[in-house]
This record gives sequence, C-alpha cells and structure tokens, in this order.
Amino acid sequence: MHALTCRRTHHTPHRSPHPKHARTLLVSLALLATACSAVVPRADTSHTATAANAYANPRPTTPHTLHIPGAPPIELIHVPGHGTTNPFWLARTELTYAQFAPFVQATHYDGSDHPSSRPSEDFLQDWNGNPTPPPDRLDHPVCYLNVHHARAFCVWASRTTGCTVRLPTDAEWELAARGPEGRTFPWGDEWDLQRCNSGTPDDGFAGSAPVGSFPRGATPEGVLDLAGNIWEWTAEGHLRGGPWCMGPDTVKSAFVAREDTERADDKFGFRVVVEP
Ligand SMILES: [Ca+2]
Repeated sequence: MHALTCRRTHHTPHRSPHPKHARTLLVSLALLATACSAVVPRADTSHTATAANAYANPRPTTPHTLHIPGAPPIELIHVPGHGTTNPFWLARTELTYAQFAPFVQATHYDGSDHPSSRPSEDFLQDWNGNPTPPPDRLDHPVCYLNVHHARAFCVWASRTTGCTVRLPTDAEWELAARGPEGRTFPWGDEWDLQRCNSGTPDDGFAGSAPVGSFPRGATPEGVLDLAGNIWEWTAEGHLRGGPWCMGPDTVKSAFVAREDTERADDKFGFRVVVEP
C-alpha cells in the first residue's frame, strides 16, 4: 500500500499577501515574448475578464504555448508575481502521457539516470515496458513518476526547445493555486465536488481524468486541475494538489505532502513552468 494514497500529511502555513511588483512583471513579460522560439503566441482570451478582476497588476491577454516536436502543445498560463515570487508561466494542465512520450522515445529513458531512482519498481509501470503509453490514456496526466523522472523530462525539454523548462517551486505552485488572496481552493473558498477530480463519489471518474475535465475548477487565470486528479511534484520534491482518490482535504491548495521523492506512485505526476 502506498502511503500517500490513503493518509494525510501536514499543512503549510498560510501565507500573508505582500505588495505587488508590477515593474518586475512587465520586464518578465517582455523577455518571454521575444526570447523563446519554442513559445509562440496563441489567441485565447477566455479567462481574461475574470483574471483582470482578481489582480490589479497588468497581465497579457494571449497565453503562450510550448511546442515539443511530436507532442501535443503545452499551453502556458501567465501567473502574476506577488510578494517575493516573480511572475511566471505555468502549464495550464498536468503533463499528459502524450506530452511525455516523445521524451521516452527520443532518449530511451528508463528512469535510471538518478543514482537513487528505482526504475524497475514503478517507473511508467502502466506502459508495460513499451515505448508508447496506453492508447486510452494519452490525454490523462502522466503518472508513475518520481521527482527525478519529472526533472529528467524538464532537462530534456529544455535542451529540445531552447527554453528553460522546470518544475514549479512550492511558492509558485501555491501562488497559482491560491492567488494573492490565499484561496482555499483554486476556484475560491467553498468546496464543490463538481470542480475537481478528488475521489468524491459524484465527480464522475473512478481514477484519473483527462486533463482539463473540470473547467469550473480553473483559477482566475485559467489554470486547471491544480486541485485533484494527480499529485504534482514541485522543485523542492513535495507533492501538491491531492489525487483523484482522497477527498477534499488533500486537494486544498495549502496542503503539502512530503513523500519519498524516489517513489513513482500511480498518482504522482507534474506540470511544468517555462522560462525564456
Ligand atoms: Ca493536480
């Protein structure tokens, strides 16, 4: 039995809001718009109005997309900086099987690059040794990954695209999920089982769901699935957001799970941050 599939760990302290850094935001946006050839503008303003209401800082109206050859594009959402956290671009959803697959196929990666990795146990277990993921799960979040596996993808994706692709820090992940006002859930403070895949009886999914299945669970900027579906590794090696099976407490956005970073559980995956 994997510990994080059935027990809770401790919470992080609630962060207090800090003054905003509009100048830093503008500088960062200008850099990203010009420096990264693999990130191209994408016309999508569907979440602009709600985001503008939530933040006083200026923000872009055209989310960007990271293109990795052979993979569905990774849509990026701008998250305004706050306090000591600079603005950043976060993947709209968890990384999917289809988006992870080119990495495995190009590098023959088997999860053993890190000395403490244990590829024979859990790494991509549901691929059954094949270089391709299960065909019925291409749009589900890729899982059976420990934090070293997630970082290895980021290193490869950075080399492939010319951008810096990395895991979000805890501070970034939490800012994206909670906003400067410190929301309890990505969408607000009230629990709503229709807004995420959390393991509650009526969420509609027995296991993981295709990414983006809960549009009403979006943050004001439009980031999806920060609550539930699969746990997400952060740069510090923590897990955030809760899984599809543990109910509302673990999907609270302040919840931090400190798990063995070498475990590649069937509910452990990630999303990326992209820098120019
Ligand atoms: Ca998630």
